[in-house]
Order: sequence, then C-alpha cells, then structure tokens
Amino acid sequence: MSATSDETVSIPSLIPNNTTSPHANGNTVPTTSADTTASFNWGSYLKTTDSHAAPVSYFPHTPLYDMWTQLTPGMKLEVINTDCGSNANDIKEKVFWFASIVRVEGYLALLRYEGCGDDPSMDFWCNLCNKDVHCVGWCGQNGVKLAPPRSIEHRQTDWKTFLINKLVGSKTLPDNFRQKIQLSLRCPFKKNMIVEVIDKYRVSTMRIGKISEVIGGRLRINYENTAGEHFWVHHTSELIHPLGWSQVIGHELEATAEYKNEITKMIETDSYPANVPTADYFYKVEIPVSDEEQFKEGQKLEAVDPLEMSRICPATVVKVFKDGYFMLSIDGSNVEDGSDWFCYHTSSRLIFPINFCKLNKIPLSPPIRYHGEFQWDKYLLETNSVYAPKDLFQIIKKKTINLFSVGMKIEAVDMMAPHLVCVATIAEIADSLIRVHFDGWGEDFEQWIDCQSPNIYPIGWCELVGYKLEPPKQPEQDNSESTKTRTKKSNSRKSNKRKRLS
Ligand code: MLZ
Repeated sequence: MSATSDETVSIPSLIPNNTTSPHANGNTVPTTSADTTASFNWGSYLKTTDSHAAPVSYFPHTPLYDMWTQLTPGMKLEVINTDCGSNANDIKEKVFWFASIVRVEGYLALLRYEGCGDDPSMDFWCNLCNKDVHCVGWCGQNGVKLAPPRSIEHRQTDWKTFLINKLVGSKTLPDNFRQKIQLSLRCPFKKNMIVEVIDKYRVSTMRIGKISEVIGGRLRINYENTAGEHFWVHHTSELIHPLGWSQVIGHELEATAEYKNEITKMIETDSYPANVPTADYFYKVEIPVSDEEQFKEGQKLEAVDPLEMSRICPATVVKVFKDGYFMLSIDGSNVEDGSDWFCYHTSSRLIFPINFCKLNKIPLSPPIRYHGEFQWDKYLLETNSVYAPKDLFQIIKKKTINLFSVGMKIEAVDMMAPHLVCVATIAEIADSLIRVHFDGWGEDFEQWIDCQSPNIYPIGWCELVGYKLEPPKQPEQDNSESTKTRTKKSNSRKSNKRKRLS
C-alpha cells in the first residue's frame, strides 16, 4: 500500500528496498517528456511574463477538474530523476526520486527533489498528468529504482532516515490518479461516426460530416462530399447535432437527396446504424415548454458576433425553429442572402438581453454604417422593433459564477480557426463572459467567450491530450509576408467585410 485512504504517506512501503545510490554511468542528462515534446515551455513563459494560470477546477469539461484542488504545495510525489546518469527514455533504466510540489499552475507543477531543502536551483516544471509522475510508494510496488539526484547525493549520509522524516504523514497523489486520468479522457464519440455539423463556409447551413479524429474530447469532422475539408469542435459544442436534427427542427441542411431520404427513414423507424450517434451523445439543452418561453421573429437582443467574436452587437431573431432554436442576424450585416445567419438556442450563452453591455460597462458595437450615438430606446424606435424580454434568456435565469481573473493564462481555441489551440490570457471579465486575448496577436483577434465554454483549457491541457499548442506570436514575425496579409485581414475584421471561419 502506498498511501492511506486519506492519501497521506504511511510507513510500511515508504522506502522500498530498491532505493540505491545513483550510478554515474552516462553523460546524457535525460529530459522529462514535457521538455521533449514541446518547444514552447509554459514554465519559462509564466516566469518571463510574471503570470499565473487559471486553476484546473475552473474548467468542468476537463480531466480531473473536480479533484485538482487537492493537489497543493507540499504534496509529495515520485518523479523521474533527470540527474542520475541513466537514460530517461529507456524504461528499464528509468530512475525516480521523491519530489514536493512547490507551485501548481493549471496541469503543471513546479517540483523540487527531496533533499534540495530551500534551494530552488534544481526546481523544474512538470505536467502532473505526465506518465512519469506517481504517488509515493509507486516505485516500491513496481520495482522501479529510486535514487537521489547526483548533485545532491552528498547532502545526506542517511537518506532512509531523512526520507522517513520528510515523507511520513505528508500528502501524496491518490492511488488511482492515473486511472482517473484515463477515465476522464474517454469520449463517447468515435472515429467514423456521422453527425450534422455547421457549414464553416456558410454558417446558416448544416452539413453531414464524418468524425476523422478524436483528441481530448475535440472532434475533427470531415465534410461529406468535400474531400479534405474539415472542422474541429468540442463534442459538447452547439455546432454539432445528431442526424435528423435539421429536419426535425426546421434548419437548412445541405445534403444529397439520397442522404436526406435515408435520414427520414431512420427517424421514422427510430433505428440508427452503429456509426450514427443518437441524441443522448450530444449536449442536452433545456427545451422551452410553452410558446411564451420562445424567442419571436423580429425581437432584438445583444449577441457576440459569431464571425467576429471581439464584438458584441445588436442582433435580430430572423427565424424561429422548434424546441427553442432560432436564427439570429447581426444588425448591419451586408450579406444579403442570409448566409451569415447563425443558429442559437434559448440556452445559448453568447446572447444577452438589450443593455447587457451597458450594464457590464463593455462596448456594444453599433451596426456597421450606423450614424450617431447608439441608444437602444432610440434604435428600437428607428427600426420599429421590439426587444426580446429578459426572461427568455436561460443564461439570465441561472446565474453563473465566473471565477476567472484578468491576467490568468489559459489554452484557448481560436474560434475563427478552431483547429488552433493557442496560448492566451484573460483580458477582461464581464458577467459570465471572458475576453480572451491570444498572446502576441492584436486586439482584433480577441474573442468574447463564455466562462463555461468547452473551448478554453487549463495550461498543460494540450500536452496532456497530445494536441499541438500554438505558442505566442513572436514580434519579429511582424515584417513577414504572412503577417502583412493577416494584418490586412485583421483590419477587415473591423470593416463590414465579415470574417469567415477557417
Ligand atoms: N489564418 C488565420 C490565423 C490566425 C491565428 C490566430 N490565432 C490567435 C488568420 O490570419 O486569421
């Protein structure tokens, strides 16, 4: 037994018989897997930017969020010893040593080997979900060698007694930590499953897509009949639905007649092939029970512009579907065919009653080409329209606790290029919203995102799930050809030329 049920270290298995002195038999200093896989290093970045990360417990959709507050400074672990002369990549030769947590930032922790005392010179950052991090007692149970780092080996003559004093009664990781990580990484969606997905080139339309990859609960969906075109979404996203959803709701669906017939048959017979996930796989919304709880055509509200998420704009309900779904048009859009209308639900978290921005002291972007100071009363008169009553918005009815603070570092999906998960900072808080700034990128790239969004992650998440993290954009790239184009594009985000999902 490595730990008692309250996860403190107990005596019997504390010092395994395989605790040895290190062998100075090699010159290579092994690195942790965190160092070998990522060129961007969160640890040094937090230091140079003098910043902190948002805690894992703020992200309910991420692995171990409900137990992360238990991982605190002082907790003891067994980790790979990178100063022992062995080759860390060779499993048979791996040597471990005890370490304490000095500081926790997202999934990462600053660790200090036992025996270093107050000396921080050997401190190192490590992803706590890394496969070479274990609870105290693990090495003993698994016959893995424990040896103090060479540089501090001389500091003690009796390591056994030293360790007993240091480790007994201290907290360690729960026994089943690794299993919990594995369990929390499970996703009900599998490769080759077929779903309905928003058309990124024409957001008012849904299409059929086939899942081609699943990483950390995010799905890469390949559009049917368009070779190579894909779209990344989180599996709880509002942008994917079960086959048949468009037909039942009344949403536009771009698919062959053959597909549509097959879908109709499936709905009628209520029988779905194994690769067609049913409604219970998807994020469940609360369906309004009466007509009074539904939005009505023509009602105005405030919405984060889905194609330019740095702006919150006046918007209009242009079409009402079943079950609380409706289409919204951003006021002032010059896209005449309605191809930029976007489907929302009464439970959507990026729509707000009028004057939400004013109340929260954040800018509301008036419709493009609107002259004069924007005032809702005046605007409603000018447009001869009505506002959507407050109690239609589920987000207003259920108060959200937004725990984030300005300056916290996170990993965030660039919603305009959702295949990219980027180094980002919380730039502003407004009620349930957070303004996400992408490090190194201009203000036009910022995005208002809901604090419960499944598109934001604790730092170290990409490494944990094996997804590429986009590092901050370097200032020296400013003169490059590609940035010039982007700057142009970025300026166009403020014009009436709408940004497209890519
Ligand atoms: N091609 C895209 C990439 C921008 C990525 C920024 N991510 C924070 C563009 O220029 O819009």
